[in-house]
Amino acid sequence: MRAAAVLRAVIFDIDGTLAETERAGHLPAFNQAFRDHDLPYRWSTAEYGRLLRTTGGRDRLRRYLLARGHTEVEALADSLHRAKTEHFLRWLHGPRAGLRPGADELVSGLRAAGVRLAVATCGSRVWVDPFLDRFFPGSFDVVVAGDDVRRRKPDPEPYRTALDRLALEPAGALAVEDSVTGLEAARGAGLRCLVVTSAYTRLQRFPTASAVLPGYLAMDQFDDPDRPYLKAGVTADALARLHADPLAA
Ligand code: XBP
Ligand code: MG
Repeated sequence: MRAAAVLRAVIFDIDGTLAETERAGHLPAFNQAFRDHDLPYRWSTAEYGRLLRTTGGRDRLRRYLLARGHTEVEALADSLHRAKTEHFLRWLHGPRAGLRPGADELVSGLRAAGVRLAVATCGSRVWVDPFLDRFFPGSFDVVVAGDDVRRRKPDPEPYRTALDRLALEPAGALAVEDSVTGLEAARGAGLRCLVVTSAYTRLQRFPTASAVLPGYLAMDQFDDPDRPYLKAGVTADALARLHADPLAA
């Protein structure tokens, strides 16, 4: 039986978890970068959902270009990804970028409860830092971006790095993710993980998650008798109880 551990930190994923960035932000930025380079490629919403199996936008581009027979792939992937990131930053600073409902309240509640906050994302630091500065200024103690690791999710390195920088054992923290890839990375690092499904991951299966919810807000139709404390939504208290729940994975 797991000792009731104290929740000392929560490690959040970004894309799909704190904000719905993929379909609205990253995807149009990739397609604009193809246009900038006079390339005929345009990723559809469905195709991009499949391409998300490769974490890290530059690697996503590299694999796509290799599969289409390009030769100067490294230089072209670099140039495309630089252009894409410029377009994404413009979106990020614009009026259409925003957080998932309830994410801001949860982060504020965790800080008020003295729980430390970290990020473990495959996204590039060049936009991750401005994202956090805009939406969560001064809130996150540790930020692990795709640039900081050699192996991206589903490898556990991003979460292991966050735990190292927090100086915490896995039992002292909880991960919040939106995808199977992220869940596998968190579980591989020995973390319990709450999954809040996103537009691209609604139909995925999360057998090793401590709980799977469609979002952070209270749900009328919530019917998990083992976790009644989640019915009122994902609050700091609910996360602490999920973290200590002896029945949770
Ligand atoms: C999301 C990713 C990132 C973004 C694009 O990772 O895999 O690559 O799709 O951002 P996570 P970049 O879910 O861990 O946040 O182009 O900067 O990689
Ligand atoms: Mg994600």
